[in-house]
Amino acid sequence: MADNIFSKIIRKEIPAKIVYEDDRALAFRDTNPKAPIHILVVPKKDIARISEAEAADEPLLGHLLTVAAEVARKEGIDGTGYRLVINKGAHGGESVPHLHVHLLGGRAMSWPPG
Ligand code: DGP
Repeated sequence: MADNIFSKIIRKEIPAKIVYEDDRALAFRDTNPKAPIHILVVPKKDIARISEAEAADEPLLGHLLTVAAEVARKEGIDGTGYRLVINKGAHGGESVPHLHVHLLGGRAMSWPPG
């Protein structure tokens, strides 16, 4: 059983502002938002980071993206657009070792990212 902050949120051991939940995924608001809408979509399965996902996880990975799109519609940012981000490792900016998709919206994003 993983012992990181997102695993504890999934197990409801610590609180989070949950905006979506099903049997495979959970989405909750980031506590350090980088945009007016900043939501994290995570698998309930323990996958530390994208490089540790296996071929058998492909349906789950796709599910995370469709959940992100559904949450974006519910948040009212489908029309203006949004960005989905997965950070991996030190150079990617990963800080929590449980796979998560950042959903960022509510403002225009710059490119390339910093
Ligand atoms: P990353 O740097 O890609 O690993 O993103 C981790 C994000 O998790 C970061 O934007 C801040 C957020 N975060 C860290 N701790 C907590 C927490 O306890 N609750 C919530 N909701 N978000 C957290």
